[in-house]
Amino acid sequence: MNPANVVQSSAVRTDTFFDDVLDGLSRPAKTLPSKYLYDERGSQLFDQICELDEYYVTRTELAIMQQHASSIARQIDTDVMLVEYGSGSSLKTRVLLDALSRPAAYVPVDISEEHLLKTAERLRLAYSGLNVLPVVADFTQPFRLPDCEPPASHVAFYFPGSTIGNFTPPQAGELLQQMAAMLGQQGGLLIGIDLQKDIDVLHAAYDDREGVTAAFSLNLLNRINRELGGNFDSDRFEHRAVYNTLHHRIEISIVSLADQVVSIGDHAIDFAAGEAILTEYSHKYTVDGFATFARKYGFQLHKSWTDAQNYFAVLHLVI
Ligand code: AVJ
Repeated sequence: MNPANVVQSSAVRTDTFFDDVLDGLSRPAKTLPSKYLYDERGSQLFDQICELDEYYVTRTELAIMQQHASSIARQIDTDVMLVEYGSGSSLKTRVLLDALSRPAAYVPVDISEEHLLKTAERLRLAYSGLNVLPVVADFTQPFRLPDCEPPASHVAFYFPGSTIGNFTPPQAGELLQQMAAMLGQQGGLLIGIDLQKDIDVLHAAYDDREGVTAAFSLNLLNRINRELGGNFDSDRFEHRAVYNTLHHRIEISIVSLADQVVSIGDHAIDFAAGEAILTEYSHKYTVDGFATFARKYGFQLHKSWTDAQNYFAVLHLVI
């Protein structure tokens, strides 16, 4: 494809990994941003997580989309510019595109240009006539929507996968506010949220028997070794996933198994035995709780769909 067709957001910076890692590991309570879990290996491991018996999230959302495709598509309707937060490589996107009768444009937004262009090309081949306009951007920052011809009658954001769960409430609020500003006076948001449920189900989903989730977490240390010249020994750390009942979220950490010093380039980082690096939150909502939260940022809950077990929900929120 012609790279000139790709909208490149000025907000994209690729040199922040090092700064973010050092910043996170210099704090009294160490953290690493979850977005860095998804390098090539991390993305492969995440795909494996999605196949696990214990990880109900992906298959439940897909089943909701399949079962309610026509009802969901009807809310978004014709001549829409469908803007997906993420590259659109998943089956869920195709279920939605299959059900939409006449989208004006499909706009996948992703920080990884390579991944984005690959999936955009695949979608162009699968949906001839679909106007695919990929945008390379970090969607946590404001970005410009592409122009499309003929113009779309309205915009619908699609934010599947319960990715919103990775954000703390203030961060999620900021994102919703930014979406509302980009939507203007009309438009909507179709969002997948993971629901509160039995703690044992959650623990199993985030600390599976085969250790795939553990490998996914610990890959972040390997990525730091590879890309930033670190010397983490991943055998001296372990994966931990705990449900915080007060904040309704899974908290994923990498825990040091010993007192140790790790270097990253010229920097030395001390770890005490038992010390944790927080890598990920996965917030669990209720439909009403999320609707109330989104209302603060100008969204009204219009319709929601869920599965028989009430494990996951897809919400349509409008301005
Ligand atoms: C991609 C953020 C939806 O929170 O369920 C899965 C990430 N991390 N297992 C989630 C994840 C470990 C996932 N999200």
